[in-house]
Amino acid sequence: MPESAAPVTPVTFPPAFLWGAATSAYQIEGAVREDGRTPSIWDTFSHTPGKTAGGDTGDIAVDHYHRYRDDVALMAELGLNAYRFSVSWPRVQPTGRGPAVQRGLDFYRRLVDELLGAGIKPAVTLYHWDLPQELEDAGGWPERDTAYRFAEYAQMVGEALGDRVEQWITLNEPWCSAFLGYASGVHAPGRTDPAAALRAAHHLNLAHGLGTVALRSVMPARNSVGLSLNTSVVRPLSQQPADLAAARKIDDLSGGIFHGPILHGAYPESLFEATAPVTDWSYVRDGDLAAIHQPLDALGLNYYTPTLVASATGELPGPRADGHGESDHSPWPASEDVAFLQTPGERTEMGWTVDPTGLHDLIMRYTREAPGLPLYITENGAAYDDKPEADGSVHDPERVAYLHGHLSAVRRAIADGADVRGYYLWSLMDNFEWAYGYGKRFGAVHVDYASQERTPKSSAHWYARAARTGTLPPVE
Ligand code: IFM
Repeated sequence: MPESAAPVTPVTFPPAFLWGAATSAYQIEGAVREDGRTPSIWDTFSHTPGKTAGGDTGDIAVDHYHRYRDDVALMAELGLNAYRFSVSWPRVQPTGRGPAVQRGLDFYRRLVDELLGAGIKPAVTLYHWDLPQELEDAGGWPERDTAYRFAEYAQMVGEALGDRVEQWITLNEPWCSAFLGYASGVHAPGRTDPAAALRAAHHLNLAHGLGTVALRSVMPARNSVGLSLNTSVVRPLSQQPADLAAARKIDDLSGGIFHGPILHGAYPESLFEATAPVTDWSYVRDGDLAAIHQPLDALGLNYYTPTLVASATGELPGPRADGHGESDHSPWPASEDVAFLQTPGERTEMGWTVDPTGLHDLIMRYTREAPGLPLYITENGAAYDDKPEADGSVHDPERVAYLHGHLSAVRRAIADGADVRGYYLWSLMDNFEWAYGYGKRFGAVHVDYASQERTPKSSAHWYARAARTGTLPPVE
């Protein structure tokens, strides 16, 4: 039996493993007009009719800005030893230029102090999609200057929090920022221009590189800097050359386009060929690849479901499903020849197939891609239609099974030689799920949006036992 298929029982993790949960600023904070914060692209987008389900916005979200002390206390009660959150750029540097707003930074100082006081290790993400609107008005991520603005912002936050936060993530899922934001338009700022999306991807890479240098210039050397990628785990429908070529293209457009320059200092040649109908990449200037190719201390991997593709020219089985929202515009530039198929199996409320083997494959892929680099699962989780019982309790056995399956896959990868140091469940609590609004619940903690009452679901209790013992409890 290959080692990866062998059960590891009991499913016990290394003693220093981080048991965390993740959130992001716009999805939980609310308080969008307080203490000097100005609109981000998500404020503008969510307030534009028709862009989010039910017209939902992050104006109030789950009011974490005012309830952060209770939320940290809840995490401590659940026995979490790590928490990944993001800083809202327009809260600390409202127009994306100029001096920092101390009131904004003070919020994050207080949050970090509260976490440290509770024995919870903070991990800061600098950019989880909330670009200051003024920077979008000046051209947004397709514009090179945005990368320089990001480095300035990174330095400010590094100066403010670098003494007390060790783990830093420059960007969360730059694929979403570039391709959902600028190609399919289902995310802010809602543009539908594939060439702009590819330019955005390059400038996000540049922002990561410049931001990494800026952070390191002001922080203690012990701190760890990395980023979180959501490279698709691409599976071809068959081993026929056309299906393999389709898989290669989507792998380049979701993975190689980021990890190529970041880990290896070069974009894949096959990416240039595939995107030639859309862009000539002339915005990649001399020196950019070296600027992007900074040594990393860690890499974050976000995983939800695999992606099944085939050549669009043949006869295809089953329904099409690319899992990235409703739009007449594809997020995948120059990929009209690729068909996205529904992966067989049980699905979550997002329509995403549950397949923990994809997480194992992803971890092993990056173990090969970046030997020796510590890995973190910086997001993994599932949305289900969780409803409180008459007594107020919330039972989510599907999420317990999802977590058990995926954490077991992480453990198998560790047994197979991967250096995975921690896992951040997405998400700590129900929140604003972007274009889906509040309709999709990813939380281990249920939030009643009318009263803002928090109720740990059975998955939170299950995860708490795992965090306390370092061993996965059985799935009942
Ligand atoms: O809610 C998002 C998160 O903001 C980024 N990664 C995927 C999650 C679920 O869609």
